[in-house]
Amino acid sequence: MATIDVPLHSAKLEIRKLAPALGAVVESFDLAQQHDDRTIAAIRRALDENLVLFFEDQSITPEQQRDFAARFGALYVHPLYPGQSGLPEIMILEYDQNRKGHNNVWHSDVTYIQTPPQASLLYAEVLPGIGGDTLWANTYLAYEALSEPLKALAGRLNAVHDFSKAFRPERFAQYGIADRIDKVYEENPPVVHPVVRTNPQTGRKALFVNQNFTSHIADVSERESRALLDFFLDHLNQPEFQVRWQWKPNAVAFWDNRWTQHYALSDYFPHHRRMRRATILGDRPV
Ligand SMILES: O=C(O)CCC(=O)C(=O)O
Ligand SMILES: [Fe+2]
Repeated sequence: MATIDVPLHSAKLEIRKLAPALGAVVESFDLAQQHDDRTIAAIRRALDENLVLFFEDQSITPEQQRDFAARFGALYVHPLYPGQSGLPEIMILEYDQNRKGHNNVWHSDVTYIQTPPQASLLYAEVLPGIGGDTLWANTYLAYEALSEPLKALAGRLNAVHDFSKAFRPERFAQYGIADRIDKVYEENPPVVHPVVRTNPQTGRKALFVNQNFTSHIADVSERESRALLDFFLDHLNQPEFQVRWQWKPNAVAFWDNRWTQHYALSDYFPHHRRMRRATILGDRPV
């Protein structure tokens, strides 16, 4: 009997949606396996459709996490956060009684570079007994909820994204990087991105400013910039655009970093929470 339908079968995913806005669990999937190109393409499609995918019961090593993420593109090495020893592409986010979680600001990752990440893959190693959920928001929906005149205005604006807005030296004092901090600032000057970002494949548009890195709107007065940016950030922050994920140990979140923002609750201090992230570089926003 012929058994040539294996590649077809392997590209089928079992998806359970979590919220109308975005987010889905991929069931019975093992990230540690070697996956064929069709399966990787199916994950890519599921991510395009759901914007954040969750995988439970994974227990993957840092190497397996890096290898899976690298199937989607080149990986970013963060200049400030510590990396897994010997594996700089795996960034560690660890909080405990000595350091309170500080990712409780709506953002997409690394928008302070010309080609911000297309996606991030986050693995939960250690979690507090309660708390430490993460929220994601669909930024296509945020754009689409604007009135036509506001869409038109937003579409004409550019914004400055600035590494030094979010990353103050105090925040990284404990990471022992004092000797190279000046060089890191020099290597990460502010960049300009459009306020409305367009998906080149589909033409769909999304709001692309965030509270963490967007310092101001370009080519307008300071007063105008403040009012416009406050409006866009407040507009983005509506529960209808969101999904909230309650972590379990060994779970993974894989999010599209172009059409979403996220917020990691910092409600578990002084308990321990340790996550590992692989960050996949993307294209220049248009
Ligand atoms: O720890 C989390 O849940 C998310 C933190 C974060 O902002 C990130 O990993 O990019
Ligand atoms: Fe983040």
